[in-house]
Amino acid sequence: KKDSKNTTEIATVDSEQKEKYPALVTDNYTADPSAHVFENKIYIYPSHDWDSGVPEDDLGNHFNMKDYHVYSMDSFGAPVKDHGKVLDLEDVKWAKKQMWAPDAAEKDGTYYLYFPAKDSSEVFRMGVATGPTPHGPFTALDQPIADTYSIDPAIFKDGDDYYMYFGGIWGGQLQRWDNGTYVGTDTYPADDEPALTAKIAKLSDDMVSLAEKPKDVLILDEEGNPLLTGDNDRRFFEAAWVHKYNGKYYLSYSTGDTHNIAYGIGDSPYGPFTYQGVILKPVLGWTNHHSIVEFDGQWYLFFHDSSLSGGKTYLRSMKVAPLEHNADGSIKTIDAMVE
Ligand code: FUB
Repeated sequence: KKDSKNTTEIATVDSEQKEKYPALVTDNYTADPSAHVFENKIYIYPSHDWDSGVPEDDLGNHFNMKDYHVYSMDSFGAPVKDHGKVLDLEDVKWAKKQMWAPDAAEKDGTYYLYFPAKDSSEVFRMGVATGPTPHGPFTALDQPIADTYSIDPAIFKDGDDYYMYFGGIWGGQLQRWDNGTYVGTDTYPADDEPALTAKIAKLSDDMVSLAEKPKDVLILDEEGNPLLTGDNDRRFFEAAWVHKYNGKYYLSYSTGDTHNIAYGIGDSPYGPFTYQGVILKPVLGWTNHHSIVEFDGQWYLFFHDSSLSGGKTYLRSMKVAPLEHNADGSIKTIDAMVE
């Protein structure tokens, strides 16, 4: 049932196809774009893919990233500015390898770059670096954020409160944790048991620690039951993101081995979220990872695919598409592939 995190399954799609959405950056590979509006511009915090020569495996070791660049756009369609390298693995004392999908937040004029990386024991943790502008320079704290683990931090600001969502299975190691304790072995619930899901924790006022122990983010089906492990088309895999629209909270995430960006709606940042459908269909490449942001009254979906590299899953390029909420609050499905 599960496919492999190699390039073959999805990347066999004709990579010569015309593109509906062009790559935003063509002189670097960029992935997992987290977009925010800071100082009246769109700032994008992506992973920086490169070809390190590490062979592909199901744990994603080929995603061997070692630094971050920050990008900005004055408006949708405007040229994308590369602010250059803002953080390097070598400058993060606790981190050994694999700087995966980052995110950023601003509070009281200080900018915070949150990022996952493997520590010296090859366990994923979340780090944080601070800087005076949206594009750094960023200085990493000497230790990862206590009680964080796994991958894909996403920071959601709700009024004066900031929340971190995180988690990803398989290479993201979520299945190796039990109630905040690292068990070290891969343990998955049975197919008819509630699926592993994203975590949420409120950030402390200092923005560099958690104010509470991470909790499960429940995603429910139409009958109010948690999505099950065997429900691969709908259950959480990685890449959590939250946006608020018309007073409702929208949790969106990748379904991983079924390659959709799916979403649920809830009444609180903590959920529960009721599953609604698909925002973005599978793209060229194994991973699907996105962010959603409003700028000048229009909503946008930032995402990536592997078209620029001809289908190499670990060499991706960020893209953007307008996103539309229907009158009933649902989201129109986007298909970035060309038939
Ligand atoms: O970029 C490395 C990993 O691939 C991310 O952390 C996942 O969300 C997936 O996009």
